[in-house]
Amino acid sequence: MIQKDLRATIVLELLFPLTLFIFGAYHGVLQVFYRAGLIQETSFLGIGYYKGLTAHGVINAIVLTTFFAVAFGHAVVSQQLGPSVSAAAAKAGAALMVVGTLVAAGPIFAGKADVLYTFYAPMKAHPLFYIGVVLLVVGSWVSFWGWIPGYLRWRKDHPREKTPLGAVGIFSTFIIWQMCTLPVAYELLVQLIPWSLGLTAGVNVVLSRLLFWFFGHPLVYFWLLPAYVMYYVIMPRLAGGKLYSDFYGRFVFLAFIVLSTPLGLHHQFAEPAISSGYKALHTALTFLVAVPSLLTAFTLAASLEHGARQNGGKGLFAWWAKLPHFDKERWLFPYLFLGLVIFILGGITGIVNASYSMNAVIHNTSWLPAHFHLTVAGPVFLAILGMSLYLSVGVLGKKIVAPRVAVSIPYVWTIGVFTFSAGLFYGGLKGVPRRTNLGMSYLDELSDAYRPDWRIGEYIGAVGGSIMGLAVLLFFYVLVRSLASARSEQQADSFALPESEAYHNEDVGAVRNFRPWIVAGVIAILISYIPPLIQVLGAKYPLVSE
Ligand code: HAS
Repeated sequence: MIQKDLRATIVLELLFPLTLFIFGAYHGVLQVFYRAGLIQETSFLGIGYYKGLTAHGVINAIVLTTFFAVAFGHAVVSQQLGPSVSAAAAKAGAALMVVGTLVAAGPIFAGKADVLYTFYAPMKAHPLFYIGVVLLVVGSWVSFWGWIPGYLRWRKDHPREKTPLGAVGIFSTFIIWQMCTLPVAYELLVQLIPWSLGLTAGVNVVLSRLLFWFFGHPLVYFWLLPAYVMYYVIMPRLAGGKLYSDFYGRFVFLAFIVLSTPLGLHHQFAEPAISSGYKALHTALTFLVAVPSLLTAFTLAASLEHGARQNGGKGLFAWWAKLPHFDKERWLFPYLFLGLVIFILGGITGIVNASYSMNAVIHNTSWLPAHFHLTVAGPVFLAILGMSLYLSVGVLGKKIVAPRVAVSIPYVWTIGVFTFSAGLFYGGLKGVPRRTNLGMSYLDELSDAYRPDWRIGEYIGAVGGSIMGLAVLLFFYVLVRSLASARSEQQADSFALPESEAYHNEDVGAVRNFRPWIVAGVIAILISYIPPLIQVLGAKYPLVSE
């Protein structure tokens, strides 16, 4: 059962960022229209390209994801480890995150922080933007720290038991988060805030980028792992079966602690100060980080097959039809299943990006947003939408109104995201830039930069983006109507997340403790990052002041 004194915090942490997400999604739809030349900058209701893109990226990729991970973490940890979470820490964490978000939102909407969600130098924001980000991150740390004493008590009281798998997943998520946010905290506190306050003469841009990307890649696993918790713990039960192997679940979560961070240079293949040897090392480590996801693909496919066969599924492939694809009682299932289907393409294109020579073809083209919408807007976002609906309605003791519409949302979203990405992949291969603020000169017949062959990809992207916008409208229709339904105290008290049993419930010593995995992760970081750091600090580039 989810701890009663956490309910209000969980609901706040789900609904506050979802409210902001209305702006985030709106700016997403405007981006595709703008890119296709269907609207001009001035039609952004006075909101310029970079301002809209910053609001879109910061709200969707930083704010919504962080709040959600904390809220879902409260639910999973308190359900799996008993009433173990410090409600005071949860409230303090939530307050810091809300204040931080509002402090950062001011400069974004005032047009004084057009620095995008990748906020490294030389683009400079108002100091309040950086201060807000710091408060948001510290709030998430405080929430995480509030789980640790209860977990240690649980371990002491249950010396022979394995830590429940969902708690392993959530703790792994936040261990990664804790490790990867320390360098970006340094970047914010020592480089960016003093620079934006005018206290320093300039900033070392290459160091700023190195510190950002140290954080930037594990950040994607911070987004992804709560979805993995749902896939391993909740989805097999919804499919009517069991998780195929408990060991693989644990191994995958713990492997991410080691592998998610020491590979950020794959975002910096074009960086001048770093030698190609270390970029090649990070390429190899990037291929390695795909392994836990490949293990996940096979483990989850086996779990889905088990569930489908329990429902009467037969044959080599015909069993797929026995999964609850359109079951309105198990409406959460397609949010998880379709996220996985989308992730197949998101993952494959990630491997293309990581390949040193192929990266040179697609880097900074529209291929990139296509890739990351098939990852963060695929498995991550569908899991966030589905679980936010499930949790907020459940802990409030309400019921889902219009469950058939709820079932349709992930299908509409999937069609939208595939269409959007198809257009941007096509354009990316033809060289369409990832971002542009040139007033779309390549769509202007009178310009020397006119590229008629780029138009089609952007049009397809605009169709896909509009379909995604429709899915968001349907989501808010179901959410608002469900939140307005009658409340039942008894239903709220008995609400719990579904939990799957394991078909193979192995007990392997190597995956019982976090400690060796954390130590291995720290060693991997030191080996992969200290030499590039020395190279960056030794490079003789002038500091940038503006
Ligand atoms: Fe990425 C850039 C490489 C995963 C997000 N990535 C980005 C950016 C974002 C992002 C936001 O190496 C842009 C950053 C920016 O602003 O500049 N990425 C990878 C690789 C993976 C990967 C190798 N990315 C993600 C995930 C993200 C994400 C996850 C968000 C959540 N990415 C890169 C690289 C760049 C990059 C380069 C920089 C490029 C550049 O030039 O700037 C891997 O982790 C992917 C492994 C995944 C798989 C898929 C496994 C499939 C599963 C589904 C199974 C399905 C089932 C259902 C069971 C191998 C688990 C079956 C159903 C049926 C119907 C069959």
